[in-house]
Amino acid sequence: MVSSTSLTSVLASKQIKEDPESLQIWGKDWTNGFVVAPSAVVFPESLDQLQDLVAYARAHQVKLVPSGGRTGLSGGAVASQGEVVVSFDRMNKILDFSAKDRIVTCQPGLVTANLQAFAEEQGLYYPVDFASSGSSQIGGNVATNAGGIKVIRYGLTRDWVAGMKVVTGSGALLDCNAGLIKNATGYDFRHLMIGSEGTLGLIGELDMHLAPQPEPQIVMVVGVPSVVDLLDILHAFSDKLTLSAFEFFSDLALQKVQAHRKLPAPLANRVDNYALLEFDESELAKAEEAFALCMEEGWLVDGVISQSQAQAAALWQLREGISESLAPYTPYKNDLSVRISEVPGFLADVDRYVNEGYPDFEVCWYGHIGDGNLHLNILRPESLSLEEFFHVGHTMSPKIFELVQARRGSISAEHGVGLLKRDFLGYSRGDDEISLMRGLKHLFDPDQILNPDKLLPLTEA
Ligand code: S2G
Ligand code: ZN
Repeated sequence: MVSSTSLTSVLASKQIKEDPESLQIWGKDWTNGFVVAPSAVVFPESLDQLQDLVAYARAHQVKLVPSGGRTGLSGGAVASQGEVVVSFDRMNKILDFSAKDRIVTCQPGLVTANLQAFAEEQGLYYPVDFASSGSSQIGGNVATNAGGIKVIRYGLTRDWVAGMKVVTGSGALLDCNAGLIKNATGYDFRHLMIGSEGTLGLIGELDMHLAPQPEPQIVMVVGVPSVVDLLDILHAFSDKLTLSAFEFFSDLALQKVQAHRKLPAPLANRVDNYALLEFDESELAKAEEAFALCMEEGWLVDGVISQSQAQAAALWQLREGISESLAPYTPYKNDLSVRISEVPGFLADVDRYVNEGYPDFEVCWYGHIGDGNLHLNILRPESLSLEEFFHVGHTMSPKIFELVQARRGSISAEHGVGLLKRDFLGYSRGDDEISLMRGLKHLFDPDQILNPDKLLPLTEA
């Protein structure tokens, strides 16, 4: 347990919270089912203070849990064993902007939506977007290599990190890449830190690339009777035009969003599944050609095209509102990915397993089908308590992960490993890889102070 008096050797008392309410607020993220028990929350304001904190933690064997927007879904920012939470809420500034380089230098606590707004003000665009962008922080997005709804066109967070200053668990301050486009000088530690979930270093500053502003977008929602045809629809459109997004959701997901947000159905009749497509308005004619082709093939049965930006936003609500609309059902979540070609078969495998084994469970499918990324949400039946339900979920996961493994997929496409998927890492990473990951953990965090027990399976007792 850490006393705030000793923490005041590195931070001002106004940068330290220990009251029970603060511990509960900052000691967790959006993941259910884990104990929340930090010993303190600290709010550093500079790179120097991050280095002082790491030195302090090493000297006093204090564990640190980095915490950004606390929107994580794998328990990556949960402090459950007396750790000190390191919140980046007060390191949230834009430090510099270079129009010529199209690079924003910012602190990790900058809210994603604020980076997007700043880019827009400069006539540019930060293209990584997801439902939680109003709360998530860019440092957390980098630590989990966040994906979201535009990956099909703009890639992942990893693709937009031009430079990074990071304090490793050994206290070294690494200045990675300095915003260079080309830099062939050995191992790129930037890319090791991206997706490391705060287990190797505390990100203190980021150079983020920005994209040119896209032209106005059009959104199309189509009714898809059979998920087997989703890939044909994807290729029918992507062969003709550049898609900014290709999302999918089941009718059950749509019904939950309509009920939760009081929204009208997008089509005249209900269909088992829907795809949401987004593209440049200048490619509308090509999209209409692709739509006609898909109709002739019977791959889709109906569709609606946005006539205004307001209607485009309303159609996006049907997809982006799913996570929030399912929250009251405390779903057991799986965030899975397989190669795009494997998606229909994989969907059928998992559906068969759940329907045969758990016929009374409601299964909600949705996700970024254009990236091979599916979000499987199993809704908690009223007959089960949260604890009973999560226990069942944890017993289901190995079978689901066997199906993922059989198709060389990933047990965590974009939400990270954290605590939730830690013990299942071997379904997607080989033994040699995991032992090398352990070696890197010891190299970058020799005293094991950073985000303990996250990401890597606990070593055999
Ligand atoms: C999505 C959001 C988190 C969730 O909607 O694409 O990544 O609830 C998700 O699965
Ligand atoms: Zn997602």
